[in-house]
Amino acid sequence: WRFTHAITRVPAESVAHGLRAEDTGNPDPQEFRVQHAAYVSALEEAGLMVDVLPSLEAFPDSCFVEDPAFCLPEGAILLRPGHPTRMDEPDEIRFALEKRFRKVLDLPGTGHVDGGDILTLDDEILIGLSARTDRDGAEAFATLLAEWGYSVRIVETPAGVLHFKTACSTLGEDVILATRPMIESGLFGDRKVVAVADGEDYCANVIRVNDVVLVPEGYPATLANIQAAGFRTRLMPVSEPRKVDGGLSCLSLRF
Ligand code: CIR
Repeated sequence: WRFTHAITRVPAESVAHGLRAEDTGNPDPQEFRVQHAAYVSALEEAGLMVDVLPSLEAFPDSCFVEDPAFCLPEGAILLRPGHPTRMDEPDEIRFALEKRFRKVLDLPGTGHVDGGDILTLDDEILIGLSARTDRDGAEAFATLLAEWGYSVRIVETPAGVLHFKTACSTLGEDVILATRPMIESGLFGDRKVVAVADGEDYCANVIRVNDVVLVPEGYPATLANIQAAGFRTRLMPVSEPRKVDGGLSCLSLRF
């Protein structure tokens, strides 16, 4: 959660037709871009140098750059997203990663992994199997990271959520934020976990960026829990990404 750089992508007009599990209306591309600009500013104010890539009309969900790639200090890995309309997104971000990383690898094999299913903790990396991430992909990813000295645990994503990180986040300093079903699943062992308040599940997706935690606005009880655990917070407007199941982590690659 200590970062110097981020990569983001401006939302396309076509984001109005982005993927979603439940239809609550199309996001407004113009308002989405206003919220995206606020997000970029917040990352910059947290101390990051942010590369803002141009929009891609052919890929409605391409502003969610977290899903086609994964970054570590050792290098970047181009993943293979599990939804057919997103499978070619890694090629579109390859060049931007090659500018920032000496080593850019492709996920070996033919399995699928979405970056939204990868949770980086202080001492291990969890990868959640989901409708987007399959066992072949998760195992190839785990093997690759083991070669870099990381321990990776393959776990189940709770039913009914899109990505593993839709239901939990790293707050930093060995603390996790998670929904109650996720806490009760026992996945996190005896780590310290801050609970997402009942009825505020969307607020499980936050990002710790250096000294601040970016939190979606509109979830006061969870915000209070995060602050009570000692974290400095900044509220972010997210009404538009939310309409297409996007959260704060999905909108950037941080490294
Ligand atoms: C999708 O369904 O792929 C997009 N509409 C939302 C992606 C959100 N990404 C994430 O949680 N990492």
